Amino acid sequence: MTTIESIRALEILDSRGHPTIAVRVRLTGGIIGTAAVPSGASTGAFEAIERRDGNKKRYGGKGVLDVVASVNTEINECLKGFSIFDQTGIDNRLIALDGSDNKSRLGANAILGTSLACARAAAQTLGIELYRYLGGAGPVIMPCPMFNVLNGGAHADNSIDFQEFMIRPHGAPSFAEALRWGVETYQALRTLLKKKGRIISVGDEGGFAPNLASDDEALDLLVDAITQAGYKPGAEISIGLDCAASELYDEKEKRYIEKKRRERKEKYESRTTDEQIAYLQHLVSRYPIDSIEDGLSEKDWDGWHTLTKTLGTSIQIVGDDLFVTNPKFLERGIAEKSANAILIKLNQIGTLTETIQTIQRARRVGWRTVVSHRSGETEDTFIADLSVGLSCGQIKTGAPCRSERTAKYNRLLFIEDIENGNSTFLDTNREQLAVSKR
Ligand code: 2PG
Ligand code: MG
Repeated sequence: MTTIESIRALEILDSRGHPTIAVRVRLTGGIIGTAAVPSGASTGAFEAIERRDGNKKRYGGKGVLDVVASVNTEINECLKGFSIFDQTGIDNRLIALDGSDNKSRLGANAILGTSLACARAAAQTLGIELYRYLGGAGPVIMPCPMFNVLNGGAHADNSIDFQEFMIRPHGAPSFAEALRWGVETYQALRTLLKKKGRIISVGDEGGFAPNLASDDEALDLLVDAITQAGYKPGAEISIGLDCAASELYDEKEKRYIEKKRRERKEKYESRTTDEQIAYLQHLVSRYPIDSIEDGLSEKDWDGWHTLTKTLGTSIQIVGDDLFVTNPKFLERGIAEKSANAILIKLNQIGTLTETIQTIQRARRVGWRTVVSHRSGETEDTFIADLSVGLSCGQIKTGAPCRSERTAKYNRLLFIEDIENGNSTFLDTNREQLAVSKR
């Protein structure tokens, strides 16, 4: 009843209209678990490899039929008869079958889709919610959402070089209220942009994507929107940035360059590591920013140490490209004091087991963990359950707009409702900062 009978994959579409895979695991008792795999645009250099067909005649080379075939043949054969409750065994088997050190042979997409579909099938077999299967019987902690309300960088065709300007409603009493605060601020921002004659079309993650003159203009708009919506900037809603600075870094020149502005022949900045850190420090002193992700490049490890020394006692410093959810890079980051938080993306590492291992390791050294979507998403809501199951305390999954983003927020509403008043809304960023300041 509880062993794997068959595994089938299918080529489906992600939110950018590119192919990705969905996997269906069928158990001997007839239960079926499914999962779909997301895809990034500003990917870290050391992420597990997302395999694509490369056949230019189909989807411009982005098809995943070979990946589907690997699931239907090799992976199907290899996992047949496995107990669905042995997630670690399943994931280790997948890693061994792949044989490479970055999942490039079978593809991280094939491996992750299978890994997540198995977890779903296991939860369904037990008749329990996925977050309970992942996290057990303990009290439920609802994560603070980070809404990416202004999109730039690789996620929007505009003049903004920083990739994400997010709002964090940490002052709300519940997840549902945090979502409402976020939506009201998002709508206030829309009104402000309209008043200024800016375009209100949205980027890949549902945030607005206007052309703005500077980061200051973006941050001023956010502060105004928070105020207009009736909330207190800093005390109730703070701002988070994802600079995605690996995209800005020129390795030869060792400088951070506003490349989009340069390409558009606009006035642009070019900063050394120290200047970039000073610039971020300046922004933090002027605006209610309490979280900065990828403020520096994945190649700039020394810079990360300085950044964390400079700003890490007052705000959250989140490593995304730097750690790629990989226990090996996290270990280096812990040793070198490179950050105080890590972004968690399942498809950067490629299995549920390794993802949980990374979360647990980060937590053991007091680092915060932020579960994240990818810019190319599907309607799959696994990360909502992951953030709750592992008590991560923070999730970023885009603006409260576009169904592939709201699907995750809506799933969190359901989870809070299922818990019927017994869950706690907790922003681990604020909680842990308070502890470290004492
Ligand atoms: C990021 C992610 C998600 P992408 O940089 O944090 O917002 O973007 O999926 O394009 O890597
Ligand atoms: Mg990032």
